[in-house]
Amino acid sequence: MSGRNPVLQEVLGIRPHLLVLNKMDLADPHQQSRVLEQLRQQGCSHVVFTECQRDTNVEKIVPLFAKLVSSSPRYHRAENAEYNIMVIGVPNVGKSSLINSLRRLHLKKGKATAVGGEPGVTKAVLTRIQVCETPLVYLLDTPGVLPPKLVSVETGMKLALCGAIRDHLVGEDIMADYLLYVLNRQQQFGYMERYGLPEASDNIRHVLKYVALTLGKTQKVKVLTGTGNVNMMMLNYSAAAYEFLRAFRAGHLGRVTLD
Ligand SMILES: Nc1nc2c(ncn2[C@@H]2O[C@H](COP(=O)(O)OP(=O)(O)O)[C@@H](O)[C@H]2O)c(=O)[nH]1
Ligand SMILES: [Mg+2]
Repeated sequence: MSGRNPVLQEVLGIRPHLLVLNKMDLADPHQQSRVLEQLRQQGCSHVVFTECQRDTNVEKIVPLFAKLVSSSPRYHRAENAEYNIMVIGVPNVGKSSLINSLRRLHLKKGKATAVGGEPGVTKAVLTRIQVCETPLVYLLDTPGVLPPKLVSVETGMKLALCGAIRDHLVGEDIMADYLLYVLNRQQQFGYMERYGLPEASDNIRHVLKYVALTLGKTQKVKVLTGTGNVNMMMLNYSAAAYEFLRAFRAGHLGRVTLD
């Protein structure tokens, strides 16, 4: 929901469209029905949850599309059915992965488009990629499209946590703090066990201390004192914050639905 672009929705208008909610493996399965209901209330009823690394539910997409297109009078062309589908979404949601997954499933072919964990891997709009023979379906990969203006700071934080905005633009420390707030609010306490915390905490510095200790993210620093130089071990908080975010994105802190 944070990543949906209201302007695009207007532009798309009557064109058949399907909302793909990818990375379902990272989201809380108990939130699925709530999410579907919320989307339905917004008039969005064609929704598929997918996981593109294991091709889960990806096989549903082309048949659903064929149905949507054929039931839309504007696109109803009996002969020479050839569909061009555009994949649109904020960076890092798995658009390129989805195309690769569709190709794997329908054409038994490998990678056609580069995939990356950082926003901005797909920079140019690529030529159309055939993903299916019957019906003949081409997909157009696109660079991620961010909403024209972020509705709120919280929306921005959620997008940043999902890797749609480059970390350094927001700051890993602030993102880690927001993430801890979300985890505690949703009572996802997987971080306690992972980093050996005796109890839940809403103090990010306290949590990052345990993260740094668990991972050995320490650094030697030379401290000048009156009696000479002393080497001291310091905790590397920024490395710890980075690890905390990385663990979240890999699903190690639990399956969390941010929206
Ligand atoms: N856990 C998980 N990761 C995924 C999934 N799909 C894609 N990814 C990962 O998300 C990152 C971004 O994928 P990419 O396809 O480049 O996203 P794009 O920017 O939207 O084209 C990559 O590291 C992918 O391996 C998924 O279903 N589950
Ligand atoms: Mg891409």
